[in-house]
Amino acid sequence: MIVKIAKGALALLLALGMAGCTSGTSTPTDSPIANLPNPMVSVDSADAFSAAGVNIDAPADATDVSYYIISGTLAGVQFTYDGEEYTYRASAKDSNISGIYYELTAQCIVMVECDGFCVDATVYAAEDKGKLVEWEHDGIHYALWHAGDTDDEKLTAALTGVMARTFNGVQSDPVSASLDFSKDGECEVDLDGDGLAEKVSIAAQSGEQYMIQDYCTLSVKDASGAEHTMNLQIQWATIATAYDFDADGRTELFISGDMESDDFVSYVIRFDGSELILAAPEVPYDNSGDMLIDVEPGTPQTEEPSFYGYIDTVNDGSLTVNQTLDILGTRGGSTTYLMDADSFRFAKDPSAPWVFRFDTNNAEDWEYMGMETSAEFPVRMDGTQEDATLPIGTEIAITEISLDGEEYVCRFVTRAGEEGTIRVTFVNTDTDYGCYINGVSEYDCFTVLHYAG
Ligand SMILES: [Ca+2]
Ligand SMILES: [Ca+2]
Repeated sequence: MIVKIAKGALALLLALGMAGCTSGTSTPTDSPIANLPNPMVSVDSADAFSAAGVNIDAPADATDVSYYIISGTLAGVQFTYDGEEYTYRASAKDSNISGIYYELTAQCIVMVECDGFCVDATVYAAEDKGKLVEWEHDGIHYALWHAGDTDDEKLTAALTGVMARTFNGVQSDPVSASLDFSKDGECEVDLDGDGLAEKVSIAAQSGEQYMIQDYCTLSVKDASGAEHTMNLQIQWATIATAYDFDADGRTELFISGDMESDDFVSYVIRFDGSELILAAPEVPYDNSGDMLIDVEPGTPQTEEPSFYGYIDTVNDGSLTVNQTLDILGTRGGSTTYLMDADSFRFAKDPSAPWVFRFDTNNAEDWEYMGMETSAEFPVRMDGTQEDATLPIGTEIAITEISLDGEEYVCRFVTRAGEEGTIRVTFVNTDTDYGCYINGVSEYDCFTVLHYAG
């Protein structure tokens, strides 16, 4: 995904000079753009754009629509839609076409589903006010600009409205997605909602000189140049995204990484304009077992994660989190996390299971994740109301685990394709550790259990 960063200095809006043009006339000579080498020519309709190799138009029910072409290659449309004015441009030749030179900060990606393909449009907020949406498809660049304040719903309606004139099958309910900066390690985004961009970066640090694990430093430089940092217990970031998760105008940072050898943790962080705020841990950190040890002077302090596992996707109102579960063997599964209604803390949705990727038709999946029963124990087959047993030597695979009170309910599929559940109790005391099925140790129920580490 292309992530654009701020485009630099102040600027002027080329397109806005066109508001007074009447169709069929050429560039007004009293406009400040007249001395630029690119002649802006008004045209009668969108039909004239075919010469430029683009096919754009205003939304079907737009009003005050006017058309122009710059330099024979840049097509432009001015229109009013739902009471708001927009400038819309496209070019098959150039990529930098918006004519907007305000400081821009990327806010989110809007994914618009069309017939057989998806268009990812990046929404930028301009300093002061104004929104720019840019996207590219089949080598053609598009830019939609609104100069004033507008709500996201109106902007999205205008966006899908113009896309519907170019692409077939445009869905009117696009999904807004987070801004991924894990690849570049940096982005510019307005974290605290004051209209000014913060420079966000994440960098891996060696802990060698302090005899500690490698870690990452998150740095946020605000508009005044003040830098705020936080050290995270990850060796590198597998995901680093910025997204206004709760749509309150302030952007949250979602960062996951490997603490040590496949031990993933996640951080959710906000910036309130003066300091970085870390989401409270899902499970309160227990430091009772910590030993006081002498550390090298100046050893960086690292923060405890917000929760364990890594964020796979940041959705609207929920997170898809991958976690490793040690129940009847070690498996990586995905589950759903939600933000607390009344505090800045993320926790597993108690009603969401951990779902494991398993293809019953794939022999390799059976080889690595299949288990064979070595005893008869109670199971509940789907569609039945009473416990049953599986014949000893039945091959099963666990596809899903959910919590029911203190018990883990493990969904399984047999090699023959039959499905059911096994109820498992997990014991973790000073004298005992492991899973029990109906009081019998898991090791007496299966021939082999695959536990990692
Ligand atoms: Ca800001
Ligand atoms: Ca927010």
